[in-house]
Amino acid sequence: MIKVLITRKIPQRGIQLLEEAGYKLTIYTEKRSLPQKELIELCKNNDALLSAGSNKLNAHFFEECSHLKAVALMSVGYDNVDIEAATSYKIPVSNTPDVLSNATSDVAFLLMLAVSRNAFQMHKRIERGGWSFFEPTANLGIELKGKTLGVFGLGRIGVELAKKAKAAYDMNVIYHNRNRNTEAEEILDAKYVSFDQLLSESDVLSVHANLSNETKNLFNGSAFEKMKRSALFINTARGGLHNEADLINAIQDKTIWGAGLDVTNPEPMDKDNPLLNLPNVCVLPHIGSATEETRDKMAVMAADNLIAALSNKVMPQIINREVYSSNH
Ligand code: 8YV
Repeated sequence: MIKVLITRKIPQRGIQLLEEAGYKLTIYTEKRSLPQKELIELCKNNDALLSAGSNKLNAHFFEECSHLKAVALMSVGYDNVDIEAATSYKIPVSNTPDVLSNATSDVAFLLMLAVSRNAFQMHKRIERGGWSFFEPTANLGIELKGKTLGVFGLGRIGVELAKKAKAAYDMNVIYHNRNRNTEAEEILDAKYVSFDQLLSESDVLSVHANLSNETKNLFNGSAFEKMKRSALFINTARGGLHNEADLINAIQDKTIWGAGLDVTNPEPMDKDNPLLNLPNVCVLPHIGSATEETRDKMAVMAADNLIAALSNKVMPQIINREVYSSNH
């Protein structure tokens, strides 16, 4: 009987598919993250892995678990996985793209609105009994209508956000990518700009790129310096793309207006983090894909990929397609 390890309780539809396929499932349900040593031990008793969350699957992991027949990630991002190492052991790895683009772009949109009107700090103030009298010049936010949305990484999620921003607020879209996205340029009437132009021209700068050696820490003090003083910085991708200490300084010094983060580095964020007490800042606990509908689709997609691999078929959302080529 094929044995599958699942690193977290996932939506039932995913579990059901794997059970119907006849696999024996081990589901890690403890309320703490799974240390790599334990993960390796558990994998040793299993044939395949469904990894939900950011388990570190590095070269050491694949060296120890080279027997695995497949790894299905329940996430679109795979910065936590050494794909080259997996490929060297011919282990196919899949992710869950597209199905979470709507939900994640919703969170970017939510952060844009929340930060532009300082909604979360206002809520906290009422809780403290601070709603006292009306002041026409207090509590003023910034409007999004007709402003420029700069997207760093105009891929699936960035395009969804840009569509919403255009439809709701007639925002003008500019973007910077490694490669131009000409199809999106046409749909969105988006303008490709240099990284420096993206920084200097955006009213809202939203990050949707992968975390890699090239993008790590890219949004740092010198980047914030180049942004408008009225700009909003939004990150729903990975916390490692921005430098947190520099972001705190930039908001404290009013170098930029504010920030909305669904991702931090590290995660979870400490409750005493100074960002939580700054005006015009909203931090969410990495809930981009956290809707009933999307998590269901992610679980089903991850299960379908695993079933394909374990039936000697190509995983539909394969990341390292090279594992199937004969010269590998
Ligand atoms: C997940 C994500 O919630 O897909 C991603 O890359 O960041 C989120 O959708 C997270 O990775 C846990 O699986």
